[in-house]
Amino acid sequence: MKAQKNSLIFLGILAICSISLQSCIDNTTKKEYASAADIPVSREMKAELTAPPNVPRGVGDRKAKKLIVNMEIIEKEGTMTDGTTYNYWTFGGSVPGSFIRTRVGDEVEFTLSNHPDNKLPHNIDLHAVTGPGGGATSSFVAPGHEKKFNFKTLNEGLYVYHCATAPVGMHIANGMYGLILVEPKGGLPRVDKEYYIMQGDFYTKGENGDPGLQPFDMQKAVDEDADYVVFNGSVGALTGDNAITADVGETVRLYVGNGGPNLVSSFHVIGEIFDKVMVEGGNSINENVQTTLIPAGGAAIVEFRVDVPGTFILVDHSIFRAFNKGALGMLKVKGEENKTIYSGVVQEGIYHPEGGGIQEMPDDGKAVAKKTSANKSLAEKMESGKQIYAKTCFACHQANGEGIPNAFPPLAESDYLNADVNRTIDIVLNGKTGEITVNGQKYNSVMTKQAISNEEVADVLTYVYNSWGNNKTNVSEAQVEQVKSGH
Ligand code: HEC
Ligand SMILES: [Cu+2]
Repeated sequence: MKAQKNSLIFLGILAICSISLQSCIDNTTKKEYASAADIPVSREMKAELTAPPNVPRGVGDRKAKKLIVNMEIIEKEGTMTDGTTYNYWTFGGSVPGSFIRTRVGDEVEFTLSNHPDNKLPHNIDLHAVTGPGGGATSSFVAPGHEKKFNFKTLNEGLYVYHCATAPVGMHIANGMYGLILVEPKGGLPRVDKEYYIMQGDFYTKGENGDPGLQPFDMQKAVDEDADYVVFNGSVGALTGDNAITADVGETVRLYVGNGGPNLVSSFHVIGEIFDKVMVEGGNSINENVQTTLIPAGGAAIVEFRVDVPGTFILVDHSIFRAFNKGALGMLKVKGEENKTIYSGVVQEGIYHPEGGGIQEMPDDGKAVAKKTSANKSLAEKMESGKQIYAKTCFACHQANGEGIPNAFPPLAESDYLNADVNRTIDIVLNGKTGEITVNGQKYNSVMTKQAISNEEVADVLTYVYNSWGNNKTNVSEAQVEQVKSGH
């Protein structure tokens, strides 16, 4: 069967060659240039970037170009699962970030801009880049700024990119990863459908399913104790109406990445066999594969033809992740049944014995009516302040308020902080630039204005003042209001 198919393809190529002999010679010349670095670029073009599960158009037979990539970093709250939100940090507004499609020999001019409303500096490390930090050293950018750098795509393949700003694990855990595809000269073979899927693990203060805005939990991340393991950034990003689709008889290619930060993925499509896997996104092709391993910070390209209709479930076959933590997607295939390939009843949900992507967590009755800020106890303010600190201040001032020498002043035992509470409130409300001296050390940097409510300012400062050897001031919401209106 296979030999017959191959000889048909061979005949087909011959037929095309006789029409355009010249282009066939071009395409079969093994090495036109000693190295991809020598491939000349003709003209400039703007890269098409897409949000998952979509991918940009293939490169086809276009020549190498100067490819303009404009990527914007956006920090935003999004839905993790029904009733639960998360503060995502994104490349291009989506998790995973925008898909970048290039060909070997392209000279990429990469502009990374950090939206002025963002709180943190970021950068980008593209695994497709040959150079220090994969671009990270040239792309470190503060909110409201942009950075430009250039690189030549030397190696074809499917590569991960991610933020590499300290604490690196935290930036990746918040969603800062995506894929960049470097196609060979002439492009990858044509298929009918292509999709972009990327797995990631998330760590939240609450347990899986706990409602409300869930802050990042550093300790769980260090312990690799994930609350959510998902495709494309959230539970259900690829199920129900968000499922990817194909028609019977079509060939499907999935570009599958794994952002981690911690877990490796045993990627599997229930009821399908991968006809081809480009292992680890490189050039070695494996055939007839059931499950392919995708390392954290790695990728794979899988291809298969869909022969029968139905709903095919995409999972991480570390199966509790699929049915209990969210690593579950759907491919819906429409078309004629083929009883010789599959005789049974193919029904949506048949492989779904536990009833959904995520199981309900039993209600432990912990939820309490929201108190007004005026009657909050110190302990309650400390608890809430701690979470706000972890979400908003931690990345710069560090876990125990120790700061980072020459960059971020300490909040622990800070003489500056303890000297004037109203001045401290003002800094959090309005930001701070210019030289200051904290514990005898000079700092001259920028703290951006923090976009948090008056109540949150009161809670986070109460937490800071009652931690790490500070003077135990209890900051009230009324006091924050006063400073705000007096300003
Ligand atoms: C993007 C990094 C960043 C974030 C996020 C940030 N800060 Fe700052 N913070 C700084 C920098 C930089 C300075 C010093 C500014 C200067 O040099 O004028 C500073 C100064 C301060 C100071 C005065 C100096 C001191 O050490 O006592 C306080 C108080 C402070 N920040 C509190 C906070 C609190 C509370 C939060 C969270 C609500 C926060 N900061 C979030 C970067 C940050
Ligand atoms: Cu980042």
